[in-house]
Amino acid sequence: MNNIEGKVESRKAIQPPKKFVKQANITSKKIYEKAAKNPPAFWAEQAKHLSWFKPWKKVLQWKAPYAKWFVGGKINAAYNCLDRFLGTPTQNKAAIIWEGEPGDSRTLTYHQLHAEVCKFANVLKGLGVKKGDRVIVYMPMVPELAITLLSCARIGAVHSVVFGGFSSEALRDRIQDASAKVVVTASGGFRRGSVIQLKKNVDASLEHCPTVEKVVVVNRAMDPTQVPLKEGRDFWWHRLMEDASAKCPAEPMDSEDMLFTLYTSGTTGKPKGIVHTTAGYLLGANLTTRWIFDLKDSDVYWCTADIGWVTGHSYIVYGPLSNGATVVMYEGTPDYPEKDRFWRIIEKYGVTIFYTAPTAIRTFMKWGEEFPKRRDLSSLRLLGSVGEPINPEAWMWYYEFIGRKNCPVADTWWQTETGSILISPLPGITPMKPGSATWTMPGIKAEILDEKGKQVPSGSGGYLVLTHPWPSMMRGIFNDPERYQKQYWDKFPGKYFTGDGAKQDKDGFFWLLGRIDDVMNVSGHRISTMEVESALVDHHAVAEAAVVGKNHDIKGQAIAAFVTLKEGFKGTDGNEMIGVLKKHVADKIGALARPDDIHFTAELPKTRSGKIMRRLLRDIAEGRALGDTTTLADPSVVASLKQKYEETEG
Ligand code: 7RM
Repeated sequence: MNNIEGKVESRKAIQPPKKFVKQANITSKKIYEKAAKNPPAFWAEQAKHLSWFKPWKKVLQWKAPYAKWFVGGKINAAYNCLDRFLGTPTQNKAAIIWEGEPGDSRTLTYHQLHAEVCKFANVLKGLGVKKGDRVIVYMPMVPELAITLLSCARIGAVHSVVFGGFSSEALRDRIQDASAKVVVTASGGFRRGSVIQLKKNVDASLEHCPTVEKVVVVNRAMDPTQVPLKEGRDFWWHRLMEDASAKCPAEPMDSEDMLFTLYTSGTTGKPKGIVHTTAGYLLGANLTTRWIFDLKDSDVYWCTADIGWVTGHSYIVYGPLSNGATVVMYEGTPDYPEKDRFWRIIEKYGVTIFYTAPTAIRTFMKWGEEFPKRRDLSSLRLLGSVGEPINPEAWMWYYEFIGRKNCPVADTWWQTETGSILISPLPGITPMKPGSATWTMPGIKAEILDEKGKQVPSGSGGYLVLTHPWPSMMRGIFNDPERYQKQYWDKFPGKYFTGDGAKQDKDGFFWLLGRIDDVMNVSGHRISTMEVESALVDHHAVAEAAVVGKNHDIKGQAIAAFVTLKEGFKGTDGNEMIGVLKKHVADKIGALARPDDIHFTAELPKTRSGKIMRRLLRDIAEGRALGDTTTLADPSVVASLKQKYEETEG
C-alpha cells in the first residue's frame, strides 16, 4: 500500500465554489440521512426516474452473496437511453458528438442514434442473435461501438466488450469463456497515426473459437480491399445496415436479466467475466451520473475512458445517455497530433464536464501548463477523476490549471464489480480534500476492517468492505460461482470485499490506499501479476518468473519482472533477451501489460514452503531496504539479487 499518512490530512478542506453550489442538483446533506435510514426505500424512490414496462413487485431480495433488485419488474436499458426521449425536445439534441483521431467528426442526435440502434438490432437478429446470446465487441472508439452496445441491450443480447488494445490471444480467451456467437469489430483503429489491425486479430482468435458463427466488420482506418472477409462468416457493417429496417421494438427484459459481462483481472491469471444485470446496473449508472456530474440539459459531457473498460460502459454510454445528455466521444490519444489535443476538443465543443484519470493528469503535469493555457477552457464547470488514487499534487494541478479553481473535482472510487461510483463527493455539498474520494454515496455503507474482521479506529489502514447490497453490484462471475464466493465473500462473511486498502480520517473521509492483492494498477488498468507471470513462463527460455508492481510517477505502478531462465539461455541485463520477453508479454496480453523492467536471477526468493516473496521483490524494485527476511529458505538469494539490482540501476 502507498503511505499517504500525515501531510495530507492536515490540509484544510476546500469548499465547492459558491457559483457552483447555487445551481447544483443536490444541495442538501439530508439526502445521506434519508438514504441511510432505509436504503431499499431510497433506491425504490430513485428507480422511478427510469422508464419501466412493468413495475417491480419486490425492491430487494438478498441472500448473501446474491442480490436481486426490483424483482418482477420489466425494463429495457436501450429504451431508457433512447426511446423515452423521442417526442420530447431531447429528440433533436446531440446524443453523441464523436471526434475521430484524424480529425473527422460526426454528430448523432437522439433521434438518429435511435434509428441506428434499431437498424443494427435488426441486423443482429438477422444474424441469428437471440436474447441471452453473447456478442463480443472488439472495436476502436467509433460511434458504432456505442450503437452495438445499445443494439444488444435492445434485443436482450449480452454484450462483452474486449478493449481494442488486447492481443488476439487475450481476445480468444474471452470469446471462449463467453462462448460468444457473434463478434463485432472494425477493420482497424487509429493509434497515434498508425493503424491497429483489429480484424486481423479477430481472424487469428477465431481459429480456436468454434462457437462464433458471424463477424460484423466496421470499415475504419484501412483500405477495405485489403481486408479479407471469410465467405458466409464475415460481413461489412455498412452493407448489412443498408437493408435493415429502422423499426425494432425494445425487448421487455426482467430486471435481473443479464445486460453485459466485462472481463477484468483478478488474483489468478484467468480474467473473470463480471456479470451485470439490467435494472440495478442502469439505476446505478443513471443516478450517479446525474448527481455526481450534476448533469443539466445544457451540458456537454466528456469522459475520456475507452468503452473497453467499465468507466466507458457506465459513464459514456448508459449513465449519460439514460439522462439525455450530450456526450463527447474521442477516438485517439491526448498527444496526437499535439499535446494539446484534449484542450482543443474542450474548446471546440464547449465541454462543461470533464472526467479523466490520474495517470493522464500526471502526464499533463509533466508536459506543462503551456498546453492547456493555449486553449479556452472556460466552458468547464466540473472535473472528475477515476481509476486509481489521485495524489494531492495532481489533484491541485488539475483544480488549478484545468479547472481554474472554478470547478469542483469529483474523485470517484468504484470498480468493474460495483457497476457505478460508490465513493465520491456530491459536488454541490461535499467539501473536498485533495487525495480523498471523500464520502460514500447516499445508500452505500462501507467499513474498514482488520485481518480479523474488526473495524479499525479512524486514521488506521485496513480492508475496505461494503456491508450492504446496492443495485448496481455485480451478480457473479460468468460461469464461475465458486470464484465469486471465494474472491469477494469468504474473507469477511456477508460483506463484499473490495480488494482495496483504505483508511477513514476523523471527519469520516475515505482515503484509498491501492490494491492489497496481487492486482497491479498500471495507468488505471487492472493487470494481475499472475497474468504477466503466465505470459513470461509461456516463453520457451523462461523457467520461472515473479512480477510485482513498483511505484511510478506517471503510471501509478509500473511492471517489474524477475525471471529465471532455463539451462542454456543467457540473460544479462541489457541483452536482447529483455526485449524478446517484453515483446512476448505484449503479444500474449497486449501492450498495456508490457513489463517496464526485467531482471534476471539464478533463483527467486522463496519461503521454506516455496512461496515467492513478492514483498521483498517490491522492496528491491523500489530500491528500499529489505523488509523481514527471516522466513526465507535461503536469505542469500535475495541479498545477491538486491546487490545486482543496485549495480545495474546505479
Ligand atoms: C472504475 C475502475 C478498480 C480499482 C479499484 C481501485 C482503483 C478506481 C479509484 C481507485 C482510488 C479512486 N474500475 N480505483 N478508482 N482507487 N481512488 N478514485 O477503475 O475495475 O478497472 O478498477 O481501481 O483499486 O479497486 S476497475
